Amino acid sequence: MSHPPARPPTTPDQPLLWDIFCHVVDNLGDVGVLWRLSAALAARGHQVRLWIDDASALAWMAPGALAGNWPGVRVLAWTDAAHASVCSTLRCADVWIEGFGCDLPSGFVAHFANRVHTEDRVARPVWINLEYLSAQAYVERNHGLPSPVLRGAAQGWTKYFFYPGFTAGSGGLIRNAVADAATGGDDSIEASAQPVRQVSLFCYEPEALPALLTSLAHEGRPTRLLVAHGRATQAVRGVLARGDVSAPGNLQVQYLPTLSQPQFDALLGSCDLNMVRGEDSLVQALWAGKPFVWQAYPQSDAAHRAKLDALLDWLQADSVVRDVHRAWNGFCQPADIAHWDATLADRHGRWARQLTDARQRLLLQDDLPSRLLKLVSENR
Ligand code: TRH
Repeated sequence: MSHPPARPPTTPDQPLLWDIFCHVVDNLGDVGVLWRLSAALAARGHQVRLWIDDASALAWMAPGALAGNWPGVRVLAWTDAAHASVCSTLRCADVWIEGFGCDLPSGFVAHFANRVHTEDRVARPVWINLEYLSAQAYVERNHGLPSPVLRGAAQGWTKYFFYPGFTAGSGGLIRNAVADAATGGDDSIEASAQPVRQVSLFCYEPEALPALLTSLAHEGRPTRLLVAHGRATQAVRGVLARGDVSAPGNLQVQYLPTLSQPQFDALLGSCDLNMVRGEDSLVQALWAGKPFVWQAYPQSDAAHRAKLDALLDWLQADSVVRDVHRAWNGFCQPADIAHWDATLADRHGRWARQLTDARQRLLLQDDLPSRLLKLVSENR
């Protein structure tokens, strides 16, 4: 067995080849985040192979990607990664990204570990496990930690844990075009003071949904509710079909088709209020810099409660904002939401100011790809 060749140190700017692995558990977050990362690396001149077990959502999230028309990114079938006939045609990547603890196919690891061990010119990839985003304290504690690979063909190699987050000691966040526009001082994303309030709705099935719709229907100002495709649309249709909201009043509901990621991000940038869910749309809501209400991905042991509280702490949210979030996440009765009107949509209000401040704090930090490249260059 030969040792990995000595390699000249790399700089974070050097273009690299990446294998990114995505196992779609459910919903859109896994593919959403890993596509965003792939596209962000490609935009910096890197080459990415995105191995994914269900690429169907990319057809609309990233038009052109499946047909191979996205510069710098190749989308490949997860099952092909296990085939030596496929792997033997490929250059060994500089970096492996294991998305959210999905185990890499053992055939893939075995193939490239064998090449690293037997071919002098093939160097060991930097192996990174990309974790879920959270504002909880464990993120800073665990970010960047090495972990020895104990089994399999790559036994003795090291994996590094990479935790996205909101602070300088974490892995940071991927920016979008709305954030880049804000960095350049471009305020064109600010909504004008429209007579009709625009609210986007991307949610699971919150118990408080009838309360939200009723509240918007009875407010003095008309609201156009832009409902995301999929579960949010089904949830709203269900509430309206059951007659849980007495009269449409000032509420106008518009069901959206599937949007590409840039269209989705622009939508959040153009609304007065964004109801978002999961992790990736939360980040886009932060970049939008508009008032938002977040529904955390529900976990059976209510682990999402600590996650929600940590985010609200980081945002220094006041008690009104906390009450609304607790109700929207099912931690108190929807009837307890007495403050929708105060919290929602007033872009000159306190919550709006806190969010533009939060965005400013985030924009002063390095973004996630920069921190990832630093970790890679330190460990090659
Ligand atoms: O879909 P989600 O609920 O994803 C979830 C969470 O991330 C959760 O933590 C994870 O464990 C679970 O998936 C498996 O919400 P999220 O994270 O906001 O991802 C949605 C993605 O879909 C985001 O990248 C934006 C994108 N999107 C579009 O591009 N166009 C659209 O029209 C819509 C509705 C979404």
